[in-house]
Amino acid sequence: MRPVIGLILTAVAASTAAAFAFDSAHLTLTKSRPEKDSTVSTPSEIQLWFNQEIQLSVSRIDVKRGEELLETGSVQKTDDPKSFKADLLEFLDDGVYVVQWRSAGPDGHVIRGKYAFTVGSEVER
Ligand SMILES: [Cu+2]
Repeated sequence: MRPVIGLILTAVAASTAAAFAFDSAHLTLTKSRPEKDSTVSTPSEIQLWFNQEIQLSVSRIDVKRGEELLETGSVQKTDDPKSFKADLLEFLDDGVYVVQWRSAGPDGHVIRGKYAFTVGSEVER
């Protein structure tokens, strides 16, 4: 192999490794309410917690039932700088709901994720 190509491959491998290392430091969802895969009585808000301080300006919460997008209030800060929330402006009938979120940590990289929860009227409060 010619030395120049060897050098380039080494550089590519090194930057890929660095990117992976950096990825692990990205914003990660650590907790949510309602919790992922839980069954709850109809919630009045969605709150998300992360491993880093979040940037509210790029944060978003969408709640869907099938293709239907539910009406939510705008995202709000909470007492915890690693958390944000949005009010649910509709009553959630029994069913499966998907929370799609978007946010960024201090490095500004926008991260997206989603999870599901179920609303069931037979859940005890
Ligand atoms: Cu990042």
